[in-house]
Amino acid sequence: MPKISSKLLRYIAAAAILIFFFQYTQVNRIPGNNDKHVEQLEKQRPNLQLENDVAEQQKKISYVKANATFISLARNRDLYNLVNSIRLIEDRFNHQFHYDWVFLNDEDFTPEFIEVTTNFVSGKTHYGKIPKEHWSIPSSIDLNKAKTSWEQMQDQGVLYGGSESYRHMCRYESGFFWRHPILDQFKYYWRIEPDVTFYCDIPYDVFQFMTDNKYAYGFTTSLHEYPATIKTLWNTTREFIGKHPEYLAKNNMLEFVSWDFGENYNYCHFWSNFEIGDMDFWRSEAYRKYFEYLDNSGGFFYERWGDAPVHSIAAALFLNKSQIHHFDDIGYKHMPFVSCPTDPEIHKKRNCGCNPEENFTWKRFSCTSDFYLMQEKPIPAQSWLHRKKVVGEALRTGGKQLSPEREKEVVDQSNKELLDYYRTHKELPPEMKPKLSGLALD
Ligand SMILES: Nc1nc2c(ncn2[C@@H]2O[C@H](COP(=O)(O)OP(=O)(O)O)[C@@H](O)[C@H]2O)c(=O)[nH]1
Ligand SMILES: [Mg+2]
Repeated sequence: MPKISSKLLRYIAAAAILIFFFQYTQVNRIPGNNDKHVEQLEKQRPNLQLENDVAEQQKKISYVKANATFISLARNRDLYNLVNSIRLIEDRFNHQFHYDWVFLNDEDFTPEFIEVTTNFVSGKTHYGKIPKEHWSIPSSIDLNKAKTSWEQMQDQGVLYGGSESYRHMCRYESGFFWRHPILDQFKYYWRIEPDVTFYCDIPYDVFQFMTDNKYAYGFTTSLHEYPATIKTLWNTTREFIGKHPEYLAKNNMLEFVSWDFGENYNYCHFWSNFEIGDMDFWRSEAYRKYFEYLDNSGGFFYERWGDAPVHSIAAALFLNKSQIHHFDDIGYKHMPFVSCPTDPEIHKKRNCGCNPEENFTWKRFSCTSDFYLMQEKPIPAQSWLHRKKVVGEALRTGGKQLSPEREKEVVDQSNKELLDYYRTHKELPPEMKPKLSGLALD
């Protein structure tokens, strides 16, 4: 017994030592190695960070931006109104892409203008002075005749009717901005004016989107022009087309600007205070010759031709309709019209801050429903064309609101009828060609 127990005791003692030793090494090994590992990681951290930065940088470098710039024509006194617009477009879009910005002025920009705008733009800024010959009355213009007309237009209460500088601005935006040497290096542009509002996030590169889809002209808002400002613009355009029918695009959008196969202008135009476009279109022979023809006729000074109808007529006639795009996802306001995304999904996802009820896009005085029909795209339910049918049926059936299902049926049917008519007759249905005098700003 004592022999066994002493042997057992030796075993127990040996086992205890072994267990202790094992425990000791285990306890010390795991945390020790962990600590070392953590230490190593700690040491590596700056490197890891660096690697992340490098990966991030490479991502940025390998992202190929489009060949594009923002453009603002502005006076020095427009500075802080323009800064409002810059801040919004930077916050909603450009902080992700850092596109350049070109500022143009008929006078020298002040150091303050340059310093403040440079501070707000996340891309490079460029400042250009407009050459005198692009901002002066050509010698061929009869000044007395022009001034008499300005006085008359002023007396008639035509907007900017008496202003010489507004006329220079319209002529410059029509025929010269894209000739400024600073712009030689760029293809696409986005025009931004003072005091405009951008309501929604724009999480994608719109310039790449223009390139990928081969769009030459993009707009948010369309409407009818004041007839008093462009009395002879359409006839001058007709003369030009008579001389140069070769410039008409095969699949053009004449129906967008004329309801009677080119006899008369319907005053529809894209509102050019917002434009995303391809300057190569303005640089094309067709547009240069068109502008030259218009300019020689004197209408920029004898009347008050706006760059919006000039650009729009050219886009409708010299581009194929597939090259023009409506940005329904860009919430935008230039007084007094709001363009607010129609699709509730987009409104929510893009954090749009505009009131959809204020959306001008589908109202009657807008021409965007016409544009959708010509593009053979379904016109959204909010369009005045569908609303009057929905409300009409509701009134006929006891004045109660239609169920969402029935409303959808009415809208689908309305779209089908409009499209059938357009495809069969190659013109807009009569309900979309109201007499201009009957149009109300609703
Ligand atoms: N440099 C310069 N820019 C001008 C002049 N008049 C207007 N602009 C700019 O041209 C654009 C259109 O002018 P704006 O006053 O907004 O006209 P509206 O939008 O038609 O009422 C804006 O970007 C203005 O800053 C001018 O005389 N000189
Ligand atoms: Mg403006």
